[in-house]
Amino acid sequence: MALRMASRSLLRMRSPSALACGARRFEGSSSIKEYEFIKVETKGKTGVITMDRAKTYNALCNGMIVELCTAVTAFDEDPAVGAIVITGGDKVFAAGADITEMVGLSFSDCYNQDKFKDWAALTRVRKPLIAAVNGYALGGGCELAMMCDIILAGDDAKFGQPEINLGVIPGWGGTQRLVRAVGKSKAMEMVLTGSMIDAKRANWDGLVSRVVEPEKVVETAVALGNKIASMSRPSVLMAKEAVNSAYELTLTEGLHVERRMFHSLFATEDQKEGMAAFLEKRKPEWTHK
Ligand code: DAK
Repeated sequence: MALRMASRSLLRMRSPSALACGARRFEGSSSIKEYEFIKVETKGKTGVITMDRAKTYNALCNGMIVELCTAVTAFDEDPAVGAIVITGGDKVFAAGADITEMVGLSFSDCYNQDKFKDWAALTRVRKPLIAAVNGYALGGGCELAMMCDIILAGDDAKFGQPEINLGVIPGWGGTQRLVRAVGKSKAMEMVLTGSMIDAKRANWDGLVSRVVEPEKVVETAVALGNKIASMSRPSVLMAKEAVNSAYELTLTEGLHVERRMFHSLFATEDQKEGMAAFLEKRKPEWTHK
């Protein structure tokens, strides 16, 4: 129900361009397909979003971007969900923005309409986002993975920012997040040549947290999501916020934020429960309060 309500409010906010490309309104009946370009399900306490445009290697058309943001926001607002997995399934994550939708755009199309601004919803999600990557994660696909908090990869995964081959540069954060993930020299080589790195190298470089067999990526991501979802919710949300503040702040500011968050968690019931449970040698029962 929460998902439906959140989805409805976001769908109402859709830009005309997104609706034109095929994202479809729905009326709340379970017989009406809610999404056209993604599949959405809940596994335990983890929301799972699977991109579903296999014929185009999950090219991220406007409609899929709007649906992704809608589904992610709905899971973020659903109290039964504690973590969110985004995947493209077993074969491919996403081969980037849909080039057929971009080829004819002018500067003013991009600039005046602030095309693709919908992506910002992903960076406002408070619950942990896990990217489960098999196959290609290229261009906007690589950037989507990097917008997530954790990237798990199958050993067939390939990451790249090939926009230079199209006469453009990354535009959804590739020049910024890749540098922070792998360092300037490696990011520069990938962005300037469009060359891809495989899962082993991505693991070595720190872009991904783990590499597993391709058929285990999604189940591993869901297990990880459920493990995170089994923790105290305020601690998880604050931990994510604190880690992400390391991207934005100086060390002194970041340490200050962390300390204040640490202090504030002593106002929660879960802090009392967690510490009492440890001392009583039992499992904590979180109330998320
Ligand atoms: N868009 C549209 N169609 C795509 C596509 C894409 N990104 N990637 C693949 N396809 C389609 C192919 O056209 C082909 O369609 P059909 O010919 O069968 O109709 C089908 O998927 C299978 O592709 P291939 O035949 O090429 O398959 P291969 O196995 O030979 O090669 C590949 C797979 C993934 C290596 C190759 O398809 C490829 O290089 N794809 C393009 C990858 C790429 O350049 N990605 C970056 C896209 S640019 C913005 C911010 C950011 C962005 C845009 C705007 N603003 C702030 C305004 C983001 C830009 C990008 O991501």
